[in-house]
Amino acid sequence: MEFVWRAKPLPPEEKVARLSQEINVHPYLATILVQRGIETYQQAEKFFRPKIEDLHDPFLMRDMEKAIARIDKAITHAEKIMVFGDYDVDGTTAVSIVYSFLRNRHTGEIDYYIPDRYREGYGISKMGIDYAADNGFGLIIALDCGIRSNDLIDYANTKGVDFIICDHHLPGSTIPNAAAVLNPKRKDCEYPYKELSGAGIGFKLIQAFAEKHDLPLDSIMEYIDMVAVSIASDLVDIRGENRTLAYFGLKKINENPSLGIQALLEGYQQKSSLSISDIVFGIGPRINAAGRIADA
Ligand SMILES: [Mn+2]
Repeated sequence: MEFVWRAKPLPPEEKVARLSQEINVHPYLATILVQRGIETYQQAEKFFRPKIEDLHDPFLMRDMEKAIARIDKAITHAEKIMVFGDYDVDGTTAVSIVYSFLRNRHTGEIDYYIPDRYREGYGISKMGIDYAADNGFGLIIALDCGIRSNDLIDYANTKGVDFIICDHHLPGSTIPNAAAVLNPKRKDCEYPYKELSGAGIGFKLIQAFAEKHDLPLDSIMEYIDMVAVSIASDLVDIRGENRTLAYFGLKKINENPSLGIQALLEGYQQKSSLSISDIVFGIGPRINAAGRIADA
């Protein structure tokens, strides 16, 4: 493969001069910032000092109300819930976030299902749906997959298994006939940020649940390190809301990581502070390896 490198055009000098003065940085740095769309003091502040309040309202996402209502119904009726996701980093962190969060709050049984890379392959599997139906699961929350699984969702509907889909892949021409389909890339979704990872959408789901039920912020921040792992490893854009999520997630990884991440870091080089690159090359491959060797 051949790459052609094209330098970004230099931004107008007066913009660079203004920003350089306003935030007191060298014009070289100001140039780079303006090239990335950061032109004002406020924009620079958001970029350098992300705040948790910068996160968007999760209910701006199409179908979020429906998704929460369906989960509430499952909790009220103590239905069995299956959390389903892929064997890669984004899928497994997404499952981990939603499963761990709901496990503490669900009145009924909850389980997770990660398909086998070699027997079932990527995405929602017929085997998974059959397993759910045969074992009395009424609801499947599918993460990081499902947006094009229209036929399989129809099949699940005939078996009385409902789906909530949380996916960030590009939708096809028709949206599957699920109980709720969360995907900022839906044409009819007005969510202001389109580049969330699959686990990021799972995080928005638990954020919405926490808001609806007046749970404290800590109840979701516990899982934000997993979101940072997904953002780094899925190589999604790290601007906008992903930057806020990655910032707080990385902070947690450095200060107070969840047990799983702590374990994955065993034997990794000792550093005073881990960066996004440490996730990409240190944590991500260890998670992916599990799915390749055996069971993710
Ligand atoms: Mn993904």
